Amino acid sequence: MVDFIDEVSFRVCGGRGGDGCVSFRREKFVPKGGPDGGDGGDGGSVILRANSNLSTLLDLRHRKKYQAGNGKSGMGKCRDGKRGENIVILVPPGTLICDVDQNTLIEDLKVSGQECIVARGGKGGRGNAHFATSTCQVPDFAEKGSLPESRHLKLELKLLADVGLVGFPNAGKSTLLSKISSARPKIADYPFTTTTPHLGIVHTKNDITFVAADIPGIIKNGHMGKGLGDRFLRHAERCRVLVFLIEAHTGEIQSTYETLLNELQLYDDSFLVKPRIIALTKIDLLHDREKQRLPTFLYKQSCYPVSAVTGEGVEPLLHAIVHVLFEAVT
Ligand SMILES: Nc1nc2c(ncn2[C@@H]2O[C@H](COP(=O)(O)OP(=O)(O)O)[C@@H](O)[C@H]2O)c(=O)[nH]1
Ligand SMILES: [Mg+2]
Repeated sequence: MVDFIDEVSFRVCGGRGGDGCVSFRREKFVPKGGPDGGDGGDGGSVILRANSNLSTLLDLRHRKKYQAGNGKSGMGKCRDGKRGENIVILVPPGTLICDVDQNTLIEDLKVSGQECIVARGGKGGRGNAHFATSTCQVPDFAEKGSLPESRHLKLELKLLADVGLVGFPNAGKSTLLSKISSARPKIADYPFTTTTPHLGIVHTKNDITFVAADIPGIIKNGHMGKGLGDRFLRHAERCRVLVFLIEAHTGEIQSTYETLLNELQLYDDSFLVKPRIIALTKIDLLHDREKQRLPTFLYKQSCYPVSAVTGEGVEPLLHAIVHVLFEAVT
């Protein structure tokens, strides 16, 4: 089965190693004391770490390069230079890290907390204090810091949609998705059709991010389960919450809801145990009085009137989705 893919690419570069220092002790009455040049500090590394609080690569889209700190040079009196700062980039678990130039997989960060060093910093050079020997008591040289690793990375994440938007054609799924989501991850090829399910990343006002999928392909009268609907519904199967979209102005809200439930159940009983929310769509087409007559519950499920066109009701709907998602997690 084909998955949704979220993808970013950027360059990572470790810090240079600091140079070793050439220095000699200065003491009264001793014109040239022994060598006391300290070592350079190691350069910082760039590290990728999986973190289960993240679910997309979205936050990494805007930066093209990550550069760790350079090591500082060594100093006299055998003082070593400071290490360069590491950079830690957080990614969601399930992120594949690939080297673009070598076309290889570096690591698959599967579990939260797992780390991978993607660009090592250079080693600090040794100061001249290391190089005094019986034949060379006044070494006037030190090592240079070494060069860091640098790489062009591509990160790839297979996204699972948290929330599936289901409804018959024309219910307003695509329009609502484009209204609530800020980004559209690239979708892996669906070779068999020009109709693709869409995925959007939703950022709510209180900084919660979730992934919503528009699940097309549900058709009335038991057509589902064959061909397209079948493929798309497999996505819905993995969603944690389903939002049922039903046009509010048709006067057939309840029967449409029943038909939808029935269609889903024909495909798989497990849909009926998923938490669900009902959105009554296109309410901008209704007069105020008609809006007031909309049902607030259908079979004990709350209904949320929305208009993707005017934005009315969208915030309360998102709020409800987050609430149910959160309950669904714990
Ligand atoms: N007036 C109004 N029209 C809408 C709204 N949402 C969608 N539509 C229209 O309804 C039609 C079907 O919408 P679409 O999002 O493509 O439905 P989908 O088939 O469920 O994806 C399109 O012509 C949309 O412009 C809405 O909130 N208000
Ligand atoms: Mg659509």
